[in-house]
Parts: sequence; C-alpha cells; structure tokens
Amino acid sequence: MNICEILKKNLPQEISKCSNEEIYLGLLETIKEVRKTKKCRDTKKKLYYISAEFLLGRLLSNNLINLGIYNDINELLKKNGKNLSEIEEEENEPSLGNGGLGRLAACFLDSVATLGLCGDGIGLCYHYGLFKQVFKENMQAEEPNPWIQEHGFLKRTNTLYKVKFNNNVLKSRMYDIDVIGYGGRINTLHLFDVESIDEKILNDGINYDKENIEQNLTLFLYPDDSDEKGKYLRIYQEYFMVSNAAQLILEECVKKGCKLYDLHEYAVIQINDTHPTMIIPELIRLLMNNGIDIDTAIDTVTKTCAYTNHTILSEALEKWPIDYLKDIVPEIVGIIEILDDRVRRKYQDSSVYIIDKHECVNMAHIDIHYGFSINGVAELHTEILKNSELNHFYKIYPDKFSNKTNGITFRRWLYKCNPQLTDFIKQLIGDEFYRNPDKLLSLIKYVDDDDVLMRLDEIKSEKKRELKAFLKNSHDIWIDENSIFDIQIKRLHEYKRQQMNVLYLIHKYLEIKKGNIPARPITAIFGAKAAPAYRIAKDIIHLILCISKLISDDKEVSPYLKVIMTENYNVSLAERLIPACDISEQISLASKEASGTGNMKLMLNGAVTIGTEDGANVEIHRLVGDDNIYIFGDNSDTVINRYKSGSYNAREYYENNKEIKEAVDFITCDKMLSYGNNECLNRLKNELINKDWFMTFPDFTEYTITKEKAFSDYENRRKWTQKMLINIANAGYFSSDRTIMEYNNDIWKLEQM
Ligand code: 26Q
Repeated sequence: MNICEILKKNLPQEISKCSNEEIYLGLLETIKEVRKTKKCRDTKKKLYYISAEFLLGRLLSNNLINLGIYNDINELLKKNGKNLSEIEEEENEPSLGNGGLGRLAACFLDSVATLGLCGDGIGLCYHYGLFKQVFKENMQAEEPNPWIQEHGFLKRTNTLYKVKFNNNVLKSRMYDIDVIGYGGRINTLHLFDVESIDEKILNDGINYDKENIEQNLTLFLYPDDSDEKGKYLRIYQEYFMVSNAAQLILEECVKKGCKLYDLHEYAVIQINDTHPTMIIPELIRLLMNNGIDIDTAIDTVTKTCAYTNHTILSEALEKWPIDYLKDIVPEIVGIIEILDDRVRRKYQDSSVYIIDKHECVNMAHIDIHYGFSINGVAELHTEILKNSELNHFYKIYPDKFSNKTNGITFRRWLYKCNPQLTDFIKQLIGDEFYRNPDKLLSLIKYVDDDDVLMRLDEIKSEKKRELKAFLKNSHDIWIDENSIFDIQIKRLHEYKRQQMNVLYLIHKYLEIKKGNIPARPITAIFGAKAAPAYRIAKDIIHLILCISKLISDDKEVSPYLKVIMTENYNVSLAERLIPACDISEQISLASKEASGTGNMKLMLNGAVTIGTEDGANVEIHRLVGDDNIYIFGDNSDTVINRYKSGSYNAREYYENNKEIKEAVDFITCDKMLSYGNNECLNRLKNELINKDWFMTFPDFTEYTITKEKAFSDYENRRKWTQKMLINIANAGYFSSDRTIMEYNNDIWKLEQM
C-alpha cells in the first residue's frame, strides 16, 4: 500500500469531507503504521541524554518529514482542498522547556536518531509544561498550558518504578514519545510521571499547593524557585527524574549482559546542565547496594557520566543547601559527603570543594570531579570556562574539557518552516545538503547571479506576507510587509538586553517626532516570556507593551515605526517568525550568552545578524566575514575587566549622554504613564540609572549607529540579498548533526548503525 492509501484507510470518510481533526487523527494512525515497518537494533553501548527540559514543539510535520512522507501527504491534502498547516493546529505544542537548553535537547534527539546512533532522552512528563503567557493591562500573566491530548504522540507504558524520598515512596510511570530520525533510526524520549498526580489541585492561574508533593510533582516545569517551597519542589523533581533514570538505565544494561562494574561499556550519560546531577550519587548508591565496592562504584560512574555547562551566570548555577537535601533525599547526602571528603583530601583549594562553607552543595562540582567530560556550548563560552569561571578545575583536569558548539536541526528549522527556501536551494545545488549541510557553501557561487538573488528576495517577501496574514488572523495585528522586520525572540533576561532594544526604539520614536523620517518603515518584533518571579523582566515586557500602544496611537510616527510583542512566544510561533526576519537581534552583553541558537536559526533563513561578540555570534562572524554581519559593542575581555574592577557607573553615562538621558527619561514621562503602571516603569528606570548591571549604556551609542547603518544598507537591495545568501551558505556548520558527530567522536564513542 502506498502512503496515500494508508491515510485514506485511516479516515472515516472522503478526505475532502473530513474535518481537520479527523485528518489529524488519520495522520496519527498513518504515522504509527509506517513506524512499525522501521525496526532498529540497539548497540551494546547506548547514550542516555538526561534533561529536565525537552522543548519539542509540535511533532506532526516533523515526523512526516523524517519518515519521508511529507510531500506525498501534503500534495494529497492540497488536491482535496485541505491545508496541512491548519491541520497542524490540532496538535497541542508540548512546551516542556524554558528556552535554549530545552530546545537544544530536542534538536539533539533529532540528530542522534538521524545519524543512526542508539540514544534515548530521559526527562519529566510535566502536565502543564511551561506556563502560557497572556497579556493583561499591558503586563504578562501566567496560565496553565495543558498539552496532553487523548490522541497524540505520547504513549503510556507499563513500566512502573518506585522512588523513595525521606518521608514517602512515590510510584512512577514511564510515558514514551518516538523520536523519528530523518531516514534514520527511531529512538525514544522517556518522560516520567508520578502516578498520584492530581491536576485538580490547581487554584487560579498557575498557583497550587507547593507542599503537596505527591499530587503536584510533575504538574509544572520549574515552578519558580524564589521561595523555599519552590526550591524543595525542584529538588523533588530532580531526584524523581534521576531515580527513574537510574532504574531504567541499570535495567536495560543488565538485560544486555552488563555486570555493573562495567557500566561504562553499556551506557554513556550526558547530563544537560546540572539539573540531573544527582544521577551520579544515585548510581553510586545503587551500584554499592548491588555489592560493588565504593572505589569501583565511583570509578565506574565517573567513566559513564559527562556534563554540559550552559551558563556562567552565577545566579543560575545550582547550589542546594545540604539541609534541604537531607530532608528530601538523605540517602544521597551520605554519598555526596563521601565524594566531597575525597576532594578535600586530595586538593587544598576550597574553591573546588563540593560542599561550600555555607553548607551548600555545588552541583556542577559533582559533575566535574565525578564525570569524565565537561563541555561548553560555543568556543568563547568554553574559553571563559577554562580561563576564568572554572579555571581551578581546568588546572586539575585539562583533558576533561572540550568545546561543542551548539547546533540546530535543519529538518525543523529549514525544511519544515521554510519549504520555499528549501526547494529553491535544492533547485540550485541538489539535495546533498540534506545529508551533508556543509554543501550549502556551494551556494556562494550564485553571489552575483541576479536571478538567484531576486528569487531569494522574493522568498523572503513571501514569508513576510505569510507572517502578516498569520498575525492578522490569530493576533489581530496589522503589519506592513514592505517594512524591515527587525526581530528579537528569546527568553526575557536582562543579560539578553531587550531593554537596550527598547531604548533604541524610544530614541527612534523621538527622532521621527523631530522629523527624521526613516527611508523605510521599521517593524520591531519581540517574543519573550519572563520567569513568573523575575520582576525586572516583567517590567521590561510591560515597557514594550506600553511603547507598542503609544506608538500605534501616534499618527505622526505609526506609519514609520511599529513595535509588536507577540503573545505566548513558543516553538510554533518561532517557526513562523524566523523565516520572515530581515534583521536578527543578538545583542547580549559580551561574555554572558553561552551560545544562543536562535541566532543560527535566523541566519539559516537568510536574516542578517546585528550582534555583540558573544556566544556563537563570534563563530557566525568568523564564517560570514565583517561585511555580512553587524558587530558592535564592548568585547568579553573589556566586560569581564569592568566587572572585576567594579568601575562601572551607569549614572555617569545617563548624565553625560544626552540621547541615553532622553530615552531613559521617556520611560516615565506623562504620556507613558497614561499607558503604563507608575510603579513598574519607575522601578525599571531606577534600575537602569542606578545599576544597569548588564551594561546597556556603554554599548548604546554604538548600537544605534550600527542599526542605522544596517537600515541604510538594507536599501541597497541587491547587496542586502547577497548578505542573505552568504549567511545561508555559511550556516551549514550550525547543523546539530555536526554537533552530535563531535559529541560522538570525542565523548560518547557509540557505534553508528
Ligand atoms: C536553575 C536553578 C533553579 C531553577 C532553574 C534553573 C535553570 C533553569 C533553566 C537554569 C538554567 C535554565 C536554562 C538555561 C538555558 O536555556 N541556557 C541556554 O542554553 C542554550 C543551549 O546551550 C544556550 O544557547 C544559551 O546561550 C543559554 O542561555
């Protein structure tokens, strides 16, 4: 039977008469059937990628693409007057991640399967995932985001475990999602849930009884950990995840003949940031319970575990008070104390101890001493880890450190979200780039080909029109498709400096008021969620929403400048925004963004970056050259030294720079206050003047100059399209297939099937 017949068989009536829901259900069945025909054998050694987050996004189209049946199905549906992108809307997006780290885990699973490697993901089955963002009175409010559907890709299994805490034993159940590689193998994402979960304990919004662990453990992804109860719940979540993981891993390995002392020959565990760190003491504990002596247990586990660091922001590094751990998981604390004791006997340097002088357990230190590999996620980030943040460790274990520059899966971030561009590239250079993304480089030969440049420009315009139509229909927002789409999409965080972008927009607004009309209208688009307890981040969202309204009400300015904050930015929305972007904002304070991956997605879709020398921007810059990126601002050395010397004084900049003062003062002018909340706007303004911890003022002037340069360059359409082409051609390096090959060659050493 061909694929169209299989689909027809799975529909209750003729395609043209089916509802979108009926077709969605039919496609689910079809995928299940095709999947059954793909068998894959496990290799002796297997990767376990443990992560508290997997930001999968919708799976329907992704699975169709990777099974190689997308085009046939799409044609069939079109012929019958149906639209696949409308059918996709039937699937709730599994939002099991906050941002970059979670999305990276999802891209990695795709690449591991595509490359024919045997590797599963292990995480938690959060019922409400990340909160849904809604705007009320120009502020962010949070609502639960239930995503689990009666029919979907999540499968309940019969695998049950018990997880023992100090005061109770919880039953867990494993749920699985197929990870279908592109023409490759099928792996599994295992998500664990507590059997006693109770969705009904939710009060209004995302509030619930945080002490009722039995019933709330897997309700939400990272409930805010600003208070003590939140911290407790997070420790419960983390241990629940790793206890289940350890039981699953040992069970699978023993089935394959593992004797436990040789665990590292059967399993390699990649620890995604410190959130799953307790897997180390937990495995040591279990090995010892099975009769293995402590030295062997520690040695074996050390040879099995590898750790990825995603941040150098000190506030994001996990340090748990040992008393909390004693309350929740006392059996692990005994092991952690032994591990710490061994470190203390060996090294006199207290900065590498596991338990610090405040009686807190530094989770990263467990990973570094008792894992065999530590990696950063971009060259600059890894250098900063080696030379400053983790320098004392680097001196002890130079060979454990390596860099693995992040990547993105082209299946979702090119083929799925931009079929027009994909087809055009295929026309030009064939489809080899599907398997070998470096082949994109051969696009360079078209850099002076006017027909190619024109078509590239046309595709961008088409994607801009698609976005315009989507925003009109779903958000009731109007945008001008002939304006420049300048986009900043990422979690809201002060270090990412959305506030600097807003200050620029205020500045631009004031310029237009003075009569300096831009050559072409500008549409500035933001997408960002703020952590529920992160006050300043929420104030910045408030500022963006207020400015947006103020400008659209101003008839003098609105024809030339529009500011949009999209509600509930998520993977599905990213898939629509990214292909339509002209200018990609990557403006973090140098040294603070470990890598960034949105920068890569935007580049691949022909956006030109304006950015600082931070994270993977540095590598993008090197690949595309000075003429095809807009770099500005202080570099990481300058920033690190300025922090060290403590010499930064924001108020001096505010008082001495007229443009900064004007823009900052505008935040609380009468006009703004008529749109916004006095307390929020004043708090934000004062924060900037008195602190500006992420140093927006020193970079501000260069930022405005660089933006004006980019806008004026945009008017030379031919030259701009050449920049687009050069960005696309050089994006091959950022395929997560390349990243995963590097992980495998240097760290995992799995057999490729
Ligand atoms: C820590 C303690 C308590 C509660 C929560 C957390 C926590 C939660 C999420 C700490 C960090 C995160 C997420 C971090 C993250 O997404 N980092 C991003 O990782 C990307 C993939 O490597 C990089 O590209 C980004 O630069 C980095 O910011």
